[in-house]
Amino acid sequence: VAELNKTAAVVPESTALVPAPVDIANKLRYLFGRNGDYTVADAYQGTSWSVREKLIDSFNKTHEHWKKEDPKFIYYLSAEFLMGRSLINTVYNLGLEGEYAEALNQLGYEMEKVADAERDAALGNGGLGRLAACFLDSMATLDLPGWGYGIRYKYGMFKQALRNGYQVELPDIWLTKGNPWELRRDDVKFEVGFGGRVERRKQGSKEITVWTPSEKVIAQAYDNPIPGFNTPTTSNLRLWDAVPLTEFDLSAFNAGDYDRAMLERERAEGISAVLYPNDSTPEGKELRLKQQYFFVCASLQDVLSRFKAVHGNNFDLLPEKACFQLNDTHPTIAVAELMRLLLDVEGLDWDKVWTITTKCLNYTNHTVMPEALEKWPVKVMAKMLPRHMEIIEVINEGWTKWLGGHLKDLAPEERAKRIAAMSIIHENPWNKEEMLVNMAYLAVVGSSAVNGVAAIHSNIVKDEILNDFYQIFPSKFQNKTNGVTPRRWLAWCNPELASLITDTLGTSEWINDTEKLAGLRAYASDKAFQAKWAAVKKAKKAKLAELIKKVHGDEVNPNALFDIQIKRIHEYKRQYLNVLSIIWRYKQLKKMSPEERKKAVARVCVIGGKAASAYDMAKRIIRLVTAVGDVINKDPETKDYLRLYFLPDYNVSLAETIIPAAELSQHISTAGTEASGTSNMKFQMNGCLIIGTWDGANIEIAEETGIDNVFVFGVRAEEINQLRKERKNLKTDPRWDELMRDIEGGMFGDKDYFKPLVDSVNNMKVGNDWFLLANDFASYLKAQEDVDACYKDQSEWLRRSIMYTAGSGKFSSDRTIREYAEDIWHVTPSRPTA
Ligand code: B1H
Repeated sequence: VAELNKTAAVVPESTALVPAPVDIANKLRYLFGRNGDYTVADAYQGTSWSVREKLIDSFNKTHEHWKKEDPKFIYYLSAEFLMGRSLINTVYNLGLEGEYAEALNQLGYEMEKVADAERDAALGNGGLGRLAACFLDSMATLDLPGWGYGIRYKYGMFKQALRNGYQVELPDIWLTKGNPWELRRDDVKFEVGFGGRVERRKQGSKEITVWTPSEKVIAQAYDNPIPGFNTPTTSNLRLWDAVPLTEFDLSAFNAGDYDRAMLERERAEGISAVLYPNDSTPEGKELRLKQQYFFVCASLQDVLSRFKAVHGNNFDLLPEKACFQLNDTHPTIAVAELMRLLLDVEGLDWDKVWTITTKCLNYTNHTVMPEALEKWPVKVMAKMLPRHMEIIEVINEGWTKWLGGHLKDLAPEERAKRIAAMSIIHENPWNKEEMLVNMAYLAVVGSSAVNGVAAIHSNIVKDEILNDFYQIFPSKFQNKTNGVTPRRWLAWCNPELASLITDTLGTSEWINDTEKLAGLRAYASDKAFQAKWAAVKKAKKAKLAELIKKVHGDEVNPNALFDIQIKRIHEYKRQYLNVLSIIWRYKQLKKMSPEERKKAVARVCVIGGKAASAYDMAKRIIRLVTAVGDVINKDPETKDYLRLYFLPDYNVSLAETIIPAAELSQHISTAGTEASGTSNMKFQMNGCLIIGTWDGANIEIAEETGIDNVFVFGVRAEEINQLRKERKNLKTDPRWDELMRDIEGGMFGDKDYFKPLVDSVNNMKVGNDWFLLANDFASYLKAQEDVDACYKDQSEWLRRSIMYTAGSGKFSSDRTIREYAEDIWHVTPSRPTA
């Protein structure tokens, strides 16, 4: 054990002494080993390594404070954290933007260009991962003691490129140039085991259980400091990297074992190598379960070791000091792992451990898609995690027995049916030979609170997906409507709008208290204010136009309506419906005389999003977008009035450019399928009008914005089941039939490739239009006409735009996190002194 050198800590922090320009220049000099000739990418590195030190000063103070105070902590366990870039966010959250912009200017650089050299940290798929990132920002901003825990994937979300209009996937190599935003903790590592056998042994009068894994890896901690805004608090996201044991055990490295040791390394590193790119539908691969257990096991050991350092073995106190939020079912193995650690390692007895475990855990459901509810084959789990499988079996025995008692008044047959339906371990309905562990059921039984992510979604969770459980534990079920951080998604990505808001409200307090945005309502009809509002939007549209020019080489009309749909490509999100309406618009324009066309509202349509690599239908949808774009954008008759561009590699940074420029955004999922959506909130904050279905958070956004200000269309969630049954008898709209014939007939080429797309919604023998595009088609076109009419009245359009931002107060993740803190976590703020 190295002796601590306590004297170093009394030296003043260097960041307080060295002015930013000198510090950046020094960083450049010593990072790159030359004086001058730095690229913009170098300047990014130099700046970041300088900012990093200020961040770490704040991190250190916060954690010294929390160590002293020992408050209750919330641990947000998530397989995904979609952080995006850090430089701008860190500089702004720490209040250093003036200092660093000025320093860079002195050195001959521009902050915006330098920031643009940063690669996104894309350790997430989409909304679920980005929500986790917004939550960390809010937790720090609200001074809530809390950390995120996840995986440090070597390769994050793949990069998407287009080749001849088709998606191709490229690896996301994001760590090669080093990551200034992380801190490797060489003193924080834990063993994680897999496989092997479980035995009972006598220990005195007691029988103990010993799990001897056949395979072990080390989880190495990396800390990613998370700065709050307008507070001295900087919290932490701790990510685990998987490394082989042999690196720490050189004696195993004898000559004869060299190649085996290298294979070991690959096997270990494989665990944290790559993020599964399947938004919504989990991959049932063994490696995925390994990833889940890997980070949960390391995180729980880490929390328990800190707890024990302060409270010894007083584990009754654990629920008062630690609370875990399971971000979807992905970390649900935590139920069994916390049980195992307290039972087998700490030697507590079952009942006590069960009480502690259920008090500490809470579960958020994010999806209603039945295929997305994770179920692991008992066979797979028993082989990889034999002790956990045993524990889950015992939990399930206790649970079903308890249920039997609870349901004693039911007729025996009915009771047996109900118990079977709620058993954590059940048959695979598609393969009676196979038994499955239902992770959502395990999460519900093992948690204190279960929540959905928007009002309608939480009701669907209660009334449908987990209705049996809701009937048994009504008070466990809650709603926590999602939110997004107003820092990244308004103040930092749209500084022009932010200053207009601040000037108008006479304060910038809205950045911490978004309810204050309601003050903008008073200006919604004010012509002078509308003109300023419009000027900001115009400037942001010009930036997006520049980007389109860069990617596609085309100039677009800056006065056209910018109509955007950006999100993962999925049938339920219905990008296809959007394309159909664009084709319809194109055909109408073609029929018009040049004079008539001049009266039409010009539109620039942008679609962006990644398709999971194995999601065939989604890839065909992307190709349809690019194929339709190829025809429309070249047509000399219509190209002044309609464009369609697919923007490749949609990610957090691209969203930060697109969203402020959007005038209309599309959130058109089949009612009852999108749990919440969060980009809808980001668009709303930036004064972008919404065309959308009565689904997810759209509903609450419409309520806050004024329902008449939103272009709502389509059937309601309650009707869906019935309409699905009747879909084959639906008399489709003649315009729909025409479009189907057009695509099938090769109007956009690639006939054969598009055939399955047409069949999926139009041939009831092949596809069955599960997401009811045909049912919503006519009302969607009508809503689009309403959009055009409204856009022609610019003053009305601007009034609505202002009403969106004014109504977005509820959708700050600060509000969401406050609700979690009060209703579920019971954690309170603890702020270090500045
Ligand atoms: C959401 C996911 C998801 N729901 C499985 N479920 C994944 C499921 O890789 N996997 O296995 C990845 C992601 N993601 C999204 O969560 C919902 O679709 C959105 O509606 C919601 O806004 C978001 C945040 O709550």
